[in-house]
Amino acid sequence: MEELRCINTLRCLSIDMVQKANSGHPGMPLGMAPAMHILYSRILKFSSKHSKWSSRDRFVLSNGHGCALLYSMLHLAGYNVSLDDLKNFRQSGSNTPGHPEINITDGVEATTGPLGQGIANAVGMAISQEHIAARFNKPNFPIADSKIYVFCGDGCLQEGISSEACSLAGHLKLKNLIIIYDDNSITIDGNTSLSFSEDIPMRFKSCGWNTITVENGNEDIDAIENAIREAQESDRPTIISLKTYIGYKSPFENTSKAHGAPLGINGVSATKDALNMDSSKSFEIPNDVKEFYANIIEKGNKFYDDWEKMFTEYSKQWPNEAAEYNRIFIEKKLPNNWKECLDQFNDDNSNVATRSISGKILKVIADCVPELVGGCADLTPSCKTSFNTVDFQPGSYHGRYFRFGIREHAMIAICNGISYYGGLIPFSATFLNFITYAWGAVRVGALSHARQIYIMTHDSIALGEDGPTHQPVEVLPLLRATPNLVTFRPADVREVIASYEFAFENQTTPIVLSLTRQSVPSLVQSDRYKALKGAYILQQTSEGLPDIILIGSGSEVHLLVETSVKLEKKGMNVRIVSSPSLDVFEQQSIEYRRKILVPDVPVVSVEASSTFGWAKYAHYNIGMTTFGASAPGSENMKRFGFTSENILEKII
Ligand SMILES: Cc1ncc(C[n+]2csc(CCOP(=O)(O)OP(=O)(O)O)c2C)c(N)n1
Ligand SMILES: [Mg+2]
Repeated sequence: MEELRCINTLRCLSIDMVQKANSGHPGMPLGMAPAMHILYSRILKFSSKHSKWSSRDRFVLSNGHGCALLYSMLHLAGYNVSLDDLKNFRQSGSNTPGHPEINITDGVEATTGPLGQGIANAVGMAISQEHIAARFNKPNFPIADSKIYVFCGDGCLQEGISSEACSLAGHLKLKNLIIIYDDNSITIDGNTSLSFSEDIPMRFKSCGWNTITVENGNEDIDAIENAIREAQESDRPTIISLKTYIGYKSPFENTSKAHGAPLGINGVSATKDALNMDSSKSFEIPNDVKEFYANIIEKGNKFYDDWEKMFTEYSKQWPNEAAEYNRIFIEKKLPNNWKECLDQFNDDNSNVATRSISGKILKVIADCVPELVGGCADLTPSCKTSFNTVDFQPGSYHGRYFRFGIREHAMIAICNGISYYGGLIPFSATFLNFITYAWGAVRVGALSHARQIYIMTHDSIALGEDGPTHQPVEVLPLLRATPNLVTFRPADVREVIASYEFAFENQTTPIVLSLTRQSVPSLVQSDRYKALKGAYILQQTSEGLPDIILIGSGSEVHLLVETSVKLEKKGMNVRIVSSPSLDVFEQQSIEYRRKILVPDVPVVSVEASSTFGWAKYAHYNIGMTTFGASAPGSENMKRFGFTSENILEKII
């Protein structure tokens, strides 16, 4: 039977890859090859020739360790993944890395491997799908009608993020989301009975999901297809529990030994024999299998051609909508007037919290950038993230505001998924301290170049009474240490505007806005344009080489100004450098950086956060070396040394 040979080819390619790399995971591919084959050959709407086609179905491999199977499938399905690429699995510079990375491999839709992330990404994609459909679909023109398919394993469902994400997906009735769960009862330590006793269908039912079980996922391909077809008709998200054997037909079948180590030369050939495949050959793709998939590839390209025809018609009848769709998905350009909206923002000089300024700017930008969507983990009034729209809820999928609930990890991974899907610009919000609750998603988003704007408020001990449980101390250094993640900690209104400008113009870097709970004075000499350099000279008491440079960010910059007045009285020439973003400052030329922080001039840094990392810029660092405390914010600032008197004392 031809299809069985297709499935077994996927199995053999996968175990050959792992064997050649001498590393990787053969177990999952052996069990899930039938589901993968059925998905790509009978279900998925894709065109490998146009792999970024906006209306394609999305497939997310949440159990990313099984990626040998995905890469084999992508090769057979005509993506830009060659047989040589399969042979280079996990090797330096290859496009077939050890776990899937969206920006490396054609056809990979999400960076996965940290278990559970993919499920939450897929929830984000399903949200995007519904939102785009609500905005752009017209009678007879289902411009956006894709479905989101996910493979996950026991590990993904054990991870808390899957509970957060699936709880929200059920609430939102995301009917286009279909999870195929590799229900093999095995993880690395052994049988799932060691630590996992819950009834998965019951858990999902209680969250409002449709559940289906397929008893023989190893062999019963029609049952797999029927389950997916049934799921497609559901008015709710679906999880299909697919009973499989990890390491099917290998010497380690149904044991954890099959999970994550090569089968060995003998194991590979025994498996191929058991599958009735030619064990004398490696990386073999029989001709009938090639032909079978050639037809599938053709069918896929036709999906795209049909959609293109429909879109051409749509463009005639709905020219404005079509132009808008093209703008956000193809041109990826902000509306022409978006900068004007930002320019119109009234940068008055009052004493105000940077979170409040952020809230006002967000409202202004949201009005002219309709692809901006986002929400907050149940802190909307505190983070000031509401804007002129309705909530995204069942029945109002055109709404642009998400009520994520208190689910930080899912929130950020969902926004990564929205970013992967394309077309929309997602933001997420909570207190800065709670970004580390979601750290798994933050770092994978940075790695994946997934655009996301983090609106993180209450950014220091100055938040006050809520105490050290809520006061970030170590978070800024962590953010700054993370590659491809840019943090802005603006000092006043002009710097907040600069932060937003940077965030919206940057398509491939997630941006964290670190904002104050408390009011801060507007700085007379702050500069929106200079702030875009990351750090700049805010002021200097007189011409020439300064005697001392004071550098700081956010709510501490005004303290530097106060200190400078006192130092000037003592006859010192003081330069103040405001550094809203050390990450962006790092990107400037060495000449610029030396112009700002002149070598051989003493530099003192002041920031109400851990001093970790500041030694790179300053000779003496004033910051936090302990956790904060529960007390009014202004008292905390005094107690921990953030006053001009203390700074002065330290300097002199
Ligand atoms: C967040 C996270 N923790 C731990 C791991 C390491 N890890 C990779 S696979 C795995 C076991 C997964 O079990 P399951 O999902 O059932 O996969 P199967 O063995 O069935 O293929 C673990 C612990 C990981 N990849 N991500
Ligand atoms: Mg398992």
